[in-house]
Amino acid sequence: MRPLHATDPARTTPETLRTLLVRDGYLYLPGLLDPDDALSVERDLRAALHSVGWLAGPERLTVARPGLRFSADSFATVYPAVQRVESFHALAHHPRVRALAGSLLGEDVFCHPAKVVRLAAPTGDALTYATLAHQDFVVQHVAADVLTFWIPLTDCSPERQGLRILPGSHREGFLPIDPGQNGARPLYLDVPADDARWATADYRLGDVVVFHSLTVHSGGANTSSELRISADLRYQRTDEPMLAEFAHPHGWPSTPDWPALTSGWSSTRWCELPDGIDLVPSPGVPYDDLLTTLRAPYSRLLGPPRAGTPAHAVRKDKTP
Ligand SMILES: O=C(O)CCC(=O)C(=O)O
Repeated sequence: MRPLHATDPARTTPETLRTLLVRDGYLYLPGLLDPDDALSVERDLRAALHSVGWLAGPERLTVARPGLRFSADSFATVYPAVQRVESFHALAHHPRVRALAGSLLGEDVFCHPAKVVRLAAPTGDALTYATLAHQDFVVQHVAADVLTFWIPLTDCSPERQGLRILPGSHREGFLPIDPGQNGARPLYLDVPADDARWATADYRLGDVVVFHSLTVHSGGANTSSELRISADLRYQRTDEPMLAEFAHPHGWPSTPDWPALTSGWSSTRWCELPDGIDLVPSPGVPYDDLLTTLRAPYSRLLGPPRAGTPAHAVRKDKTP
């Protein structure tokens, strides 16, 4: 496993941050946030996870019992409990996160209301993934320049690994899905967990990783007895379209919609869309057919596709 290249956000100009993102497909920014800001979200999520029986106590990340997994039942109880945590959604609007998204993509950016609380339960097997290899474009479909901000909400370690990145993979276009990989539906790529190209870090609270929707990434194994928690937050320009489903909470309709989820919050602005966003309905074709025709649109951020990128991988037309 290779180390991610760390960039000091305090000593790097916005132009250089953008150049590094375009070159490598990611930015690893240790200490972009005050660790206490991430810790207070971790605390709120711990309390929620304890209340639904996933943690042994609210003070620690020790799981209540071995073998915790999402099933239809646990998804319907555990996931709404964490999605109800207001501080998690507010983190997406942290001034440093918003400022970085704006300087990478352009002034007018917004955060997808749907935000992922990633819960990586212990697996006991070092050669599995917590999250299989994929490109986020496979679920986003309509705009290429969507940036994921991956924020650890627990420290990571060789036993409780976090995000892995394949540096430079964003230049290959949209890659063919391998239907042989596990998962509820085909989303994933055939990249072994011990592939020497993976790059990662022992993330600490306060770190942020930003990556492009075409960057291949995965989540490393969790062989500890503690939960690993992180946030996947997605930002794009307001003049590019978004799939309409991302206006709802992640996991909707199993996760309740905003009116129920936000009851009792101090503000609902954390999950509101700016006016005028072009919301594209989900394609009304079977998923397997969609996969055969899906192409990444031209990326303003990355510019022309690299010579040799297969024609099936990138649409050359400009996005609206
Ligand atoms: O945290 C992980 O396990 C993987 C994160 C991921 O897949 C994402 O941010 O899209």
